[in-house]
Amino acid sequence: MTNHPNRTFFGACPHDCPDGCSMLYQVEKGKLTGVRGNPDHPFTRGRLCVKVKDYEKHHYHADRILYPLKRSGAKGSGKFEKISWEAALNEITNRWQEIIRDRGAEAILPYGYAGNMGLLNGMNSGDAFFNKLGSSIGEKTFCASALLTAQLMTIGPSLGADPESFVHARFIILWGTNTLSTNSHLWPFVQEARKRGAKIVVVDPYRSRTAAQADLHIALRPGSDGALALAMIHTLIDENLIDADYVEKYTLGFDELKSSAARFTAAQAERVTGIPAEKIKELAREYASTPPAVIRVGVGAERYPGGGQGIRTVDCLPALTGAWRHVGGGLLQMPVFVPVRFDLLSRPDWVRSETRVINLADVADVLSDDSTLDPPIKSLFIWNANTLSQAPDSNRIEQGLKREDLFTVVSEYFLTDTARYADLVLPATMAGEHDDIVTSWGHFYIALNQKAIDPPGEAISNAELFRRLAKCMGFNDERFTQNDEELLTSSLDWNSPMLDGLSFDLLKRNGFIRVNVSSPDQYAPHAEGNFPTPSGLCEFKSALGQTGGFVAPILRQMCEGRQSEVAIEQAPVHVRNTVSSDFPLQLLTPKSHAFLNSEYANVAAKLKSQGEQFVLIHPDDAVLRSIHQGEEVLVYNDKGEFSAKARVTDAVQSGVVIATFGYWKSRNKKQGAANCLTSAGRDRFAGTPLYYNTYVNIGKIS
Ligand SMILES: Nc1nc2c(c(=O)[nH]1)N[C@H]1C(S)=C(S)[C@@H](COP(=O)(O)OP(=O)(O)OC[C@H]3O[C@@H](n4cnc5c(=O)[nH]c(N)nc54)[C@H](O)[C@@H]3O)O[C@H]1N2
Ligand SMILES: Nc1nc2c(c(=O)[nH]1)N[C@H]1C(S)=C(S)[C@@H](COP(=O)(O)OP(=O)(O)OC[C@H]3O[C@@H](n4cnc5c(=O)[nH]c(N)nc54)[C@H](O)[C@@H]3O)O[C@H]1N2
Ligand SMILES: [Mo]
Repeated sequence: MTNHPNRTFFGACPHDCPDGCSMLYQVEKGKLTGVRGNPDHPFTRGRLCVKVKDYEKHHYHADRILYPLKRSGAKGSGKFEKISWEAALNEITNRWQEIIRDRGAEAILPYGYAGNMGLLNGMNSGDAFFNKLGSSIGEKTFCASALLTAQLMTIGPSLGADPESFVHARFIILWGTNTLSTNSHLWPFVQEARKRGAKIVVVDPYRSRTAAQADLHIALRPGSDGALALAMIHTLIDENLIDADYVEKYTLGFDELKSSAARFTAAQAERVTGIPAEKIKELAREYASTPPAVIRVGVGAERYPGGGQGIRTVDCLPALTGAWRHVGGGLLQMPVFVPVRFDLLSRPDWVRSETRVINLADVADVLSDDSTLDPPIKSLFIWNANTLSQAPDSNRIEQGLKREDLFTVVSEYFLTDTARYADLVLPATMAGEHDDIVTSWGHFYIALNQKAIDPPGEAISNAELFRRLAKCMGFNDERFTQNDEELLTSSLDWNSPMLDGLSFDLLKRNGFIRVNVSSPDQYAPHAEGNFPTPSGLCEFKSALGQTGGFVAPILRQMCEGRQSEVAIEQAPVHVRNTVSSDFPLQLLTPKSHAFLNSEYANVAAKLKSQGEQFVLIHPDDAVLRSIHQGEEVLVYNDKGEFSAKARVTDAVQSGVVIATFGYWKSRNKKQGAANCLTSAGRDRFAGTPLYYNTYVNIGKIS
């Protein structure tokens, strides 16, 4: 037992969220008595969101898993008995050794995701171990893979615009992002810009919380962003609104973009987007003539066939108008390019070139009885992820998880829908109980998270989990004997120019550091080009192939060898599935305000603030089905169903329904949730799951 005196520790919110808040843990007599926002942090400024404002309570939640558990009933029954760590690790070792002997290590599939964003405990925490083991590689394209790929192809691994510079902007487009719910610490900067005269535009098929606050809401048809952006480009060129000098000096492929846009007028875009042609033209004119203009793009637009192409088209806009010239202008998408030592943390050099890669979004197919995989998956190891809530086609995944020959291990805080199907459940630590460093995908700071209290029961961190597993499997490499302190100090490349003048000591003293780029009042990274692309230019036409993965360096590494020349400049015109008359409504399932993906959906206070599962439906669609305000309805298609409270509202366009995601299916009256209705298809562009390419109907509950 460490005996911590009463004191304050630095915290870093571990959640998969662009805001990456710096926090302060208050500890009294070894107990976490308060979690506050760190007022010194320039981006998050001491405010915590609805999810973590009482984070200390979460640490002491009565339902937390405190000990290793072994299944004692049928899979999914939720019946478990407590066992020792030694017994749990023995069982894993024995089962895996047997599987490796009979079927090879590739019969084991690691399923980790971004439930934790720390460098020690996050998405990459299992890489080194599983690379050493030689298991299949779990490719991760659930989130932002199209966003990231589009950005890489167009402007390269640049941080893009600084969110703190938004105060200088006079025209802000929040494109496919519900800022007030999902990136709420950006909002004060947007508000400040507005006070100084900026116009705020939101591009979103429905009137989200954020769209409701905008000066202009462009309520386009789902998945039609590429058409909107291409028509804007058409207008910019046609009306001579481009910055010809910037285009000439700092871009590649203007002629190709021009000929692509020439074929696509605002009138044509009106038919695809539902936005009147004149409004599209006005948007283009205002965008070009109101500098500094900045675009913040979220993941909303990527969940469709052609979605990645659409985002790439959006990404061309700032170079065309020369928006990059200004502080507070340009594009903010995925500022993830901080110098992490993935080479040490993930050990991509241990991956064998022939090792099988399985995209985790295909998990429904992969686990099914008729899977043709050779070897078939015999063991699934899940951490930082709630597969049954988050991956598409969850009813089929559930069938797979019931397979008696599948050995499933889940490391978790709570008995989630997924953990209920585990053979073994392992208790994990929360952020106040372990050390870590957290980088952000929404701003330019890196934050330290200090262990403030001892973990409850026998919970261990992911870093410790993989150390223990490595020991059991007989791996003696230094990577597996390093303690957290050693991992912390070596996890960033302090020699990188981006961290010049900064140090781990400074991080320890301050709780956070800003990467070494100029101040938000001066930062205009591409005022004179300097794009980190192969050509050094903003690439309207990109020679880069389509990369498959998101953030995971092994994947990047793996995919580097497989890049092919891909024509990316084709017109990204909206593709719509043939709508069947049985399921005429398109279902969008964005994030819930008071949950973090599926986290907190089991916590009474958050459920109260979020409200039960609802579905937004347009009055015309409701009348057709005799559905009334507040009525409990069934949302269904041929894949599954869930029950939801109908909210009849013109916030959503006719033909589209919205049900936010994250609710646990086990708590739904019809035992369903958003992903019971989605299909396991992925786009060619970056392997993005087509979550919103989902068609449903809504009916009365019988
Ligand atoms: N409160 C809260 N915050 C979160 C999360 C959470 O679960 N809850 N999750 C975190 C994670 S993992 C992520 S990735 C981020 C995501 O944050 P965002 O990027 O904001 O993503 P979403 O909320 O999924 O969707 C954003 C908006 O896109 C809209 N949209 C849907 N289809 C389209 C389209 O075709 N075009 C356009 N232009 N818009 C469309 C949706 O209606 C929605 O309002 O949020 C993070 N922050
Ligand atoms: N229909 C639909 N599906 C979606 C989305 C959508 O908008 N609509 N969004 C997609 C997106 S953007 C994302 S990012 C994914 C999110 O998918 P996931 O990353 O799977 O997100 P969560 O559902 O929050 O599950 C994370 C789990 O990790 C656990 N966890 C957190 N920290 C730790 C830790 O330190 N150790 C261990 N062992 N466990 C931990 C949490 O308790 C939680 O159960 O979902 C995707 N799925
Ligand atoms: Mo995400």
